[in-house]
Amino acid sequence: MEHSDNKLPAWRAALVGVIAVAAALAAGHLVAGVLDANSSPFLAVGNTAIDITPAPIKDWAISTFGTADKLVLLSGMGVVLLGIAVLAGLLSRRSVTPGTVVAVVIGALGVIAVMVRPDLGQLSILAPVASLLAGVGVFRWLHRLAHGIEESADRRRFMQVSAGVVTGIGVAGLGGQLLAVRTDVDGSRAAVGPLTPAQPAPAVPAGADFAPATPRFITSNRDFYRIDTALSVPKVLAEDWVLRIHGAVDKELTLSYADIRNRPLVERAVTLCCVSNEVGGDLTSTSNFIGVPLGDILADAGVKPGADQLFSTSADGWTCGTPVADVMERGLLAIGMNGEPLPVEHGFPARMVVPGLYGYVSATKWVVDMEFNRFADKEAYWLKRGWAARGPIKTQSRIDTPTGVANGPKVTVSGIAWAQTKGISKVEVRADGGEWQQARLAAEVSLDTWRMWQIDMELPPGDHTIECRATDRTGYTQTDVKADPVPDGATGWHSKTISVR
Ligand SMILES: Nc1nc2c(c(=O)[nH]1)N[C@H]1C(S)=C(S)[C@@H](COP(=O)(O)O)O[C@H]1N2
Ligand SMILES: [Mo]
Repeated sequence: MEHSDNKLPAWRAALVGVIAVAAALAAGHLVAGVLDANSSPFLAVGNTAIDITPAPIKDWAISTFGTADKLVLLSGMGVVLLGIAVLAGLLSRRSVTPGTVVAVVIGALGVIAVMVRPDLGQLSILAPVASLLAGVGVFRWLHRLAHGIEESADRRRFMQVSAGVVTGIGVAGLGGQLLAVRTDVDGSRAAVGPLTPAQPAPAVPAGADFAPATPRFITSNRDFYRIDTALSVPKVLAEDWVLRIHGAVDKELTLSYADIRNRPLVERAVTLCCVSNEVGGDLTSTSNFIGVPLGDILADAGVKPGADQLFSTSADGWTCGTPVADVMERGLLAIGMNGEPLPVEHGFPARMVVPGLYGYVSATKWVVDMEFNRFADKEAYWLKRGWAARGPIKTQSRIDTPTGVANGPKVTVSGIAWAQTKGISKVEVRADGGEWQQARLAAEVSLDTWRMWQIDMELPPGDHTIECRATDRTGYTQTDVKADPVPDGATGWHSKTISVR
């Protein structure tokens, strides 16, 4: 019996909305688990949001939240969705129609988000469709039961069905999660075994490290900064991975993981840096990368002289344009990091590493396609969003310690400096705009890595502003002119206020 004059209590209406939205998410997650984790409508909406967010907001998010940017986005979406669910319920206290309309609109958004994802197949549409049907169906079902409550038996029935649906949500959600990890990328990675380079990187000399005042010279795989647009990490098995090399080449190549692994492997210490790194920021890390020089692989393909861009694409459809000259001279197709196969978040099974270029123009993770063309022909992901086509890393330095309060009058100030491919020849430090003083430099490991520095300064008690600046081996001293990360990397001297007692 429908009582259209009969209003649902607010809490019950809100509960119906929230359970319906949860059912929609769980149903989508379950189907996505079978198909592709990224077809889960929640993730697809998040991934689409990342792609269509105006560049300034995205840049702000990366510089504010760094590696936590994804968690912040997903949590924010969860809160918004919860609000919509409550609202949809409250709008439907009299009639089921307004809530149904809201459910259909949100469901349709999920469908559209999955349809526009470049990396998802046709079948993936089934996940958001399951969400839409579950959301609308559960909403109307529970609403009808809630609206029909006249005696305690009706109330009991409503509560029983709600509890049953909530249990179903739990089972579907968990099932989807288990199915999603069924793509056993960890197993594939473990099966690779240790990677032993034919040409290991020289051991890091003892004098290269000023840790713990600065980061360790080699960043552990765990601590290595992570930046990418992937909400759910692409799961590519080594045994399934193929790399296609095509475009302006004499001979197209299709390489398997074994093809790469069976070549003589080299190991190189490289400091990667994100273009979004603010002056003083922490989006930079150093690793011993293991792989094959791209120049060797590309010699087999024969790159035609007219091509100036290596346009690479990842398994999840992210794209990157790298100058051919840099790739030929220094590029690495990396499969290992610090003795292990690449961690999944850092590009397993294979990624590009080109010392001297910011990550967005060089460091494609989960790389599956390399096309040779011209920069004028094809624009990569971040270029369409206002970043520069060329991204050579700028000479930079950072103060790490002390932080906050230091005991004086002798204060040891430490930090790092980097000028990949050029090398660091000098770091200077000053307090309160006074004379520049030259810091001690740690042993140089490679021109492609950061270099630690340290200096003892005499500082009276009180607050002091410390600044640093690096000079690279070309003789260039980093500019004091402040520039934002957009479009091609931040500039300016890092300055830090410390309190000496
Ligand atoms: N597939 C893919 N590769 C990518 C990106 C991405 O979004 N997707 N981001 C790039 C950027 S901007 C940087 S700075 C580096 C970071 O590499 P890391 O996460 O291993 O530190 O990866 C690059 N490679
Ligand atoms: Mo980046």
